Order: sequence, then structure tokens, then C-alpha cells
Amino acid sequence: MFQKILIANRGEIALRVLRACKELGIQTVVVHSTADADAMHVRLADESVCIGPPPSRDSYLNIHQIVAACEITGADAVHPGYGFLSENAKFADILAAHNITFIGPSGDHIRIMGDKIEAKRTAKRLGIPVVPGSDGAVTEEKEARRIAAEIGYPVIIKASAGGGGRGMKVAHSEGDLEIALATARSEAGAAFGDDAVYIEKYLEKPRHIELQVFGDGAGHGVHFGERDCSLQRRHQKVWEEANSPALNADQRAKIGDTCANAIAELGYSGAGTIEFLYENGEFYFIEMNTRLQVEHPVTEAITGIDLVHEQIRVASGGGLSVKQDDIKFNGHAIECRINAEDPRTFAPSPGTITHFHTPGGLGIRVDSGVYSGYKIPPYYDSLIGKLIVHGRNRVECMMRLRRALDEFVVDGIKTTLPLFRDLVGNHDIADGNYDIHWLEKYLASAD
Ligand code: MV4
Repeated sequence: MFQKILIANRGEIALRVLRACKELGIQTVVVHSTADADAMHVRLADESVCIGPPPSRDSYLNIHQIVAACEITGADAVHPGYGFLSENAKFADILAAHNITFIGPSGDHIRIMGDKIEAKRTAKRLGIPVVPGSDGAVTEEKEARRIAAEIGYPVIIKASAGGGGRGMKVAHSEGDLEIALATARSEAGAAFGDDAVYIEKYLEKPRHIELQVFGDGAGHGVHFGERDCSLQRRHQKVWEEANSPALNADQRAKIGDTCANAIAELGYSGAGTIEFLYENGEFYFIEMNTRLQVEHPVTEAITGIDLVHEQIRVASGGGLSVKQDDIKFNGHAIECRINAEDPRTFAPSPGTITHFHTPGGLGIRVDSGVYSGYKIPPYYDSLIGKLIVHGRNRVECMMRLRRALDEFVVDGIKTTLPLFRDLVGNHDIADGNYDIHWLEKYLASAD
């Protein structure tokens, strides 16, 4: 097991990882920018190293400073959290070259999944169902026309170096195709320095359902069920649930087994998320994320398993603590992302939190790094906390969520809490009746 882990992140996820390390008796080091000197994770860590000025590229993204912080403190492993360097293959490779363990998959697995064409090709080879479309990159308009005619319109053109919604163009008919292909390629080239694009059938009303998987790096894979993340705004998740209101236990076991077997065959190590669009009872792979995700606590709530403990165990060579048959799904969990933003315009609202009071009671978890008197710096993303609620079933979960939202107080700044108080009383949400476009339509209709 590791003696000392360096946490290369900030905010609620740095605290989340720190807690797991403490429970496992592992010493902690955090790195921070000058803007985060007063942050909770800095106060609670055994050691801290200031690695640069506020901009992320000079601090949380500065690989050399982070490696230096490892050498100075004698850390034997790095947990990258999510965002920042968590899916940077070069960072994983550099740490390996310094004999420091990256708590995550190999640089090569990160690289494969970062290239969306290669990721899709790999998924298909491993028996995961993918969206119908081109086999690889498409450059010629003629070829695009042939593929689109074969799969049928509408089609979507995606950047191979994109992901998370960046660099996509929809063509509703052959007349749209030439412009869609040209703009997708030039935007991809400008944004990512790589103009490779591919074509897929455009699914019009899918849900976004993702499978939590884990590999032990020794040829074993398990799944921890799915999360439904369909409630998004501009590709930012807002509300996530486990399990999906759209799936039954048989469907879960079937797609779960497919994913677990694929992870085993890939020889993958650590936590991963296989993202699907789900429409008319069918799953279609779109991307795989090679990190711990923001919404992992809903999976922890229904399985009772600490996923950061598992990441640390696997990275240290100790293997997973569970086999597939040990993983049981209990009840229902919902996460609300509390952002320091205007609840209608989503404009960021940094500043001083004058009063912060979190809800409690059975089935309530709040992951947050803020406190009364904390000043939110303007340099980073606006997530200030996550409310995670668990119940024996979805109805109980929603009752508890409504009550927890009533108790939650954040004064001094604007937050997205009022949005959640509206959503929890909405009939479609109560019925689990929503797709990836529901939230944006709801917000537009409330204007
Ligand atoms: C799609 C799609 C429809 N059809 N692919 C957006 C983010 C990126 N991960 C993939 N995305 C989409 N891919 C096909 N073939 C619709 C989206 C999409 C979306 C997906 C998940 C959650 C929210 C979304 C919002 C708009 C579009």
C-alpha cells in the first residue's frame, strides 16, 4: 500500500480523495495555487505545497511543478481527481517514468479513449454496441454522402479529438452535409489541432446512461451499474441518478456484463465510465471516460462501496475488494450539483459565502469544500458542492431530496439550489420521464 498520496486537484474532489486516504491510513499531500491558500483541502492535508499563481495552466495543470512537489514530499502516488490532469496521458507517462504511481489507467488506455474514433473502434471490437456510422475518419464529401445515405438522416459529424459535446454538427438532409462536414473539420482543426471527424446516425431523443466499470489491471473487470445523466445544460450535468429510471434489473445485468467483459479483455486498470445514448430500448456507445467522475457518489450510495478506496487498492496492486456477485444495488440515489451560478442565467457568481448550512439526516450526503466565510475565487469552475440523497426507492429518495433542499442554506452568493427546488416538484421529473433535451426545453419555457 502507498505511504503518501499527492492529490493534484482542488475543491470538493480534493477533500473527497483526502477522506479516503485518511481512512486507509495514508499520508496526504495537496498542491494548491495562491488563490486556494485558504481552501479546506489545504487545511486538512498533512502537507501542502503551493505550486503557482491562480490560472490553472500555471498551477493545477503544471506537470513539472506537480512532479517536483512529489519529489520534495516523497509522495509515492498521485490521485488526479477529475478534470485538470486526470485524462492527460502524458502526465500518466511522466509519473511512471519517475516511479510515481498515477492512480488511474495506463497512459496508453487514456490515449485510446481520448481519441474518439479509436475509442469507438476499440469498443466495437470488444463487443460493445456502438452508434451506426463511419468506420473511422471521413474526409471526402462523397464518402460522407454514401455513409449518410446508408445509415439514414439525420446524421451527426463529430471531432475525433472532441468529446463532451465539443465540435459536433448535425445534418438533417443531404443538402446540409457539405457545410456540416466542412465546418466540423475546420472547427476541429482550429480547436484541437486535429481535423479528423467521423459520422454517426443522429439519435433525436435519447437518454444519457453511463456504466461505472473497474478493471484490476490483471484481466478482471466488474461493473457497478449505471447512472442516468440526461439532465444537462450545455453539456454540463446538473442532476444524476442511480439507477436509471428507464432500466430494469435484466437490462442492467445485460449491458453491465458486456461492459465488465470488455474492461477485462482490455486489461484496463482502475475506474472508468462507459457512456451510452439509450433510445427505444437499445444502448449505443459514444465515449469512455478514464477517470473518477463528479457523479460517482450516487453509485457509492446504492452499492455501499467506496470507489476511491477501490481506485487506491487497484493502483497499489492490491486488486478490487469485490467480485461482481458481491455488488448489490440497493434503492435509489440522486445527486444535485450545487453551482455558484445564477439559477436562471447560469452566470457565475463568485464571492464570499456569508452563511453555509448543510442538510443532514438519514440518506443525506454533502460533498463540499466550502464553509461560512469562504471566498469563492473566480478562476475555477463553479461547483461548490454536491447534495447526494439515498432512499429505499425513487419515491422515498425524492421525498428526502425535497426536505434536504429546504434545509440547505447558502447565503452571500447565487446558487443553483432554487432550480433543484423547482425540479423536485415537477411531474416529468417525478415520473423519471426525461431525455437529454428535457432540461434545456424546461429552462427555455420558464423564460
Ligand atoms: C450524440 C447525440 C445524438 N446522436 N450522438 C453530446 C456530448 C457528447 N458526449 C455526445 N453528445 C451527443 N452525441 C449521436 N449519434 C446527442 C448528443 C448530445 C448529448 C448527449 C448526452 C447528453 C446531452 C447531450 C446534449 C446534446 C447532444
